[in-house]
Amino acid sequence: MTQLFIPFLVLSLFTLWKSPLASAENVIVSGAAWTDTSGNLIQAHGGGFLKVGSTYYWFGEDKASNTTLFHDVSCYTSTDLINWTRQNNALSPISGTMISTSDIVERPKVLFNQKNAEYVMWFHSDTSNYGAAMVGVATAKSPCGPYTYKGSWKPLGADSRDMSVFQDDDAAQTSYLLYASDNNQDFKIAQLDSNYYNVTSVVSQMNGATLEAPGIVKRNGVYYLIASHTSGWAPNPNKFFSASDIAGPWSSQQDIAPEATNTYSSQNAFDFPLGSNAIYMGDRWRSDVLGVSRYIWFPLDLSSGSPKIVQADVWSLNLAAGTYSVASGTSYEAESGTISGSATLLTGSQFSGGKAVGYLGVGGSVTINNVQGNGQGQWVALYFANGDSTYRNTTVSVNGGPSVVVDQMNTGESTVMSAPVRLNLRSGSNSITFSANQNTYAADLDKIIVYQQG
Ligand SMILES: [Ca+2]
Repeated sequence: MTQLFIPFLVLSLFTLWKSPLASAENVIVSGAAWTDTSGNLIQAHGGGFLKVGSTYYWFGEDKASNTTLFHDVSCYTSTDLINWTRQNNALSPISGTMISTSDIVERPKVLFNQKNAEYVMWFHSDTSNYGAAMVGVATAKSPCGPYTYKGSWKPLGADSRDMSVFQDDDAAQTSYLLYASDNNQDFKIAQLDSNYYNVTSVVSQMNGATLEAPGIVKRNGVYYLIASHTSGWAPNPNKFFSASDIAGPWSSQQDIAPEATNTYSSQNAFDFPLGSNAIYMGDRWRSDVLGVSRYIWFPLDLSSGSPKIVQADVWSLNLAAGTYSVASGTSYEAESGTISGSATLLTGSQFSGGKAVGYLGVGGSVTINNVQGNGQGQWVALYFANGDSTYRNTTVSVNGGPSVVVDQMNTGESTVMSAPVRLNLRSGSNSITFSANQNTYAADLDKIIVYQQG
């Protein structure tokens, strides 16, 4: 990161934190700044989910301090998977142990052990240089705990870094640890003992698979393993494997999203059952400011037997029915707008209508006119291409009003992806100006889609 970039980044974060908050959300908008019911950014990265009665629990890494080092495992509750209330921290640092503030605690996942009527948390436990490669276990009598730390160790004496757990639907609720082992080269699935305190034996092993960020969802008797490959904090094309037995054999890997999108710039964290389908819950890690890493959730369509992410800017859930609904919006092409200054029309087959507007910022801007609004605040998705290896961002001004800044992740030059912004459009016609008054280049703007929901 250059020195020049820092002031603009700060402005960008400040603007997002100041975004207007609705009292209750009813849609999922991936990539937006998700806030809890107190208005604070949700800090639950690398998350794990659990349903107890009618309450959903979300456990995750609190990365508000923008470091990889352990801060807290947070616990949030919701009845709709959309509006989340922060509860007490589930797990907090203990000095002199493997979960001190100079250690690593990642990917916390919680199982309920019915035999002991106990909640058992498993997590990746490591030293600050990721050299220890252990699992940690903690237990509690209530879902949010606080949990009592039991220890960290190498399962069956071997490495474990990125991991998850899976509870099967048999009467004994047999559960498994899923983990990247042997210096992240081999992927293993090991059965837990009846207390869920340790593993007993490896039931499946994929040598040389180099998988990370695993999760398993089982629907109609088929196990679907979702995982990324290894590329640090940068996203890669996450894959699925399927099997009729958790011990395998597992199918060869296949994509869950178009490869060029790198899983819509995200990494798997959890895969939550939804009717006969599932919800893909991922992280869009931002390694330079980890605490503003975004959550990327999409429907995971299992109807074909091959899990596919359904890209959706704005979507909603019917949890009782186990269904989802993807909102449709109105598209406006950037190239149909008024192009000003040094901004330039671009041509390319990756763009909607074959065109986009580039060289935005540093004196170039584009104004899209006659955008129909509803006067109630609504989501607008910006579709853009950013060929840099780092984020860009764009200013957005409605009807000549003050600018907000939208971060634009790297997408690759030939791939168009979207990022959302909530705008207060007036009822009827609006003009939206992009990239005026900014001294850095924004991504190339292809189009915007305006949704009715806010
Ligand atoms: Ca276009």
